[in-house]
Amino acid sequence: MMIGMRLIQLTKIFGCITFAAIFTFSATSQQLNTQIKLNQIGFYPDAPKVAIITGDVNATAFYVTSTNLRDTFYTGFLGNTKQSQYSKTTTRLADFSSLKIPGSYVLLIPGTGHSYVFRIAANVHREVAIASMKSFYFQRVSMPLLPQYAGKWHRSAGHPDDSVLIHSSAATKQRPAGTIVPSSGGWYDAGDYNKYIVNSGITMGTLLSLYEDFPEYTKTFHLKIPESGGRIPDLLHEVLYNLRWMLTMQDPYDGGVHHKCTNASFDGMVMPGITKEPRYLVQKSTAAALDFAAVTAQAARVFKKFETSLPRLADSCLSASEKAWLWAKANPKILYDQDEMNKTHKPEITTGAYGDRNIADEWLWAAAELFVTTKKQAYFNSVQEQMKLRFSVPGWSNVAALGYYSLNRFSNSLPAYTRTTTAAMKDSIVRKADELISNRSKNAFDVIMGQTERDFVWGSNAVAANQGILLLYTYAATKNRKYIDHALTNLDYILGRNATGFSFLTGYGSKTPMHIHHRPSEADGIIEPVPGLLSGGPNPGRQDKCEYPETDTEIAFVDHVCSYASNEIAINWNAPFVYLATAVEALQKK
Ligand code: 9MR
Repeated sequence: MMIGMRLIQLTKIFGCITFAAIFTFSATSQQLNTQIKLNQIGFYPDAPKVAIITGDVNATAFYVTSTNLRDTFYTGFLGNTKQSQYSKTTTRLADFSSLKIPGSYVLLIPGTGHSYVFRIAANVHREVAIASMKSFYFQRVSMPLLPQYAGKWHRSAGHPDDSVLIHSSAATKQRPAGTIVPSSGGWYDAGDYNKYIVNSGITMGTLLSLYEDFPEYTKTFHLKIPESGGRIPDLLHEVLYNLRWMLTMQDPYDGGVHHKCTNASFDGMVMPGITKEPRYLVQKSTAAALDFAAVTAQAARVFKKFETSLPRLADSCLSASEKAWLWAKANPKILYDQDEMNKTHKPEITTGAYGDRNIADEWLWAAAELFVTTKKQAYFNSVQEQMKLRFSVPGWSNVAALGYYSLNRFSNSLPAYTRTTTAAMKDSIVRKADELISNRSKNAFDVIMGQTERDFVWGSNAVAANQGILLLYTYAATKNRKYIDHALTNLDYILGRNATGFSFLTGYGSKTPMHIHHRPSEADGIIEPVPGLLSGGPNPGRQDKCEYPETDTEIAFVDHVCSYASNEIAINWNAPFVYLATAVEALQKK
């Protein structure tokens, strides 16, 4: 402790950044202390850098030192104690933003201990961005994951889905119940082995938008997947794998889209393909048709640029999209209500429902994507019909924002009659971002995440990521870099600056989930979970009824395979993480 005191005096003389040698510290100081919560991956040299110390600490100063604790690079003072709104946790803030020298460091509090090692580096999130994108490959259905691509997580093909059954809820004259159709490929939705169109919708929209927003930067990502190489970027190869499956979900006779391809009930915690239960295409729904229409319309314009490598794909996508739209127009109110369906159809289906009850936002999104791709005014009129919707951060059942983002991305090349509407949309995006920012100072972790209790839903980490994306769209609209810095606070949140102290992306960070609710990770006999997957995060709803060590809102999380409500993974959670991490990387270069 004495030496700590001397150091404070020394550093005061030299100002904030010092290179003073720390000779020895007390035994406690040498220890890791998990009260220090920070982004366990690290920080950009020119961006803000904050750590949060939770609970009691008997100190006023902190140091950022070399990893062997010998050299001090920064000295600062801890902020005042704050009470978190979402748990009993108290916090103190340590800001070391002005330390800009690249390197590996720890944050040290004499008498308390030090943090995990973190880096300051120009491309500090590139690795997590690539890993989270690669995780979609690990979710692939119907093909073996070979060791040269999957490393130690290689596995056999899983569900072939080449002969799935039309469920009685989806029977038509042309395809009666029991008709065998192919529906291979795609990604497993989450920790379970089913494939759901609605959730594929927002996932694909987010990844295609990432490509459209950062085409040059995303091309530099090499995922080491079987298709790598050639003109098509790996991100799009991965998207294609799910797109081709989505196309099989459309009924060729009427253009409607089946809500999901599923087992009757969830498989056990086994490797994919071990069980041989029948798989079904269940009833069509308006939400599925519209999400499908949105994705295929966006895919049509993205893949048009790769016509030589993928002849006719773009045209097929657009035609599929318009057919799905027409089906939705003719069947505007077919909601997916699984309980109702199970009263009249067998076998009973008990897998995930994704039963959205309000589909005004799906109409807006589909119309927006179809309009951007085709420029047909009728689609624009449909967008305008839904403009009374309140703009909000997107989620699987709330996709209007994706339409706003796409219209804004192309606003300058759209016909003049769209200007008033796209300007109003831009205004909504900026106003929402400013509202998020205005609540940040109340937050004990000084992050955007945690606007209200309602942010901590099932899959709360995706709320954080989607808020971050909204802030990045606001940067694109305003060119004010403060929005990037605010977005970064949520990346920090997900990667460790949160009350649980977890870096929620598997395999990345020092304290990261080891027991995600993910069947392959549980069944493969490998200690480490499949890497690059985003755990759902705190969820006080605790619908899984597992034992949670803590139940307060922001710490209602348990790293146990039982916990599908807080520790599952899902494609619609990974996708916004991929967007956020990749986009902040791309934007650091500008
Ligand atoms: O993410 C979904 C969440 O918003 C719902 O509240 C929950 C219960 O219906 O379902 C979640 O989605 C799960 C899906 O139904 C099945 N695959 C796993 C998904 C993530 O847990």
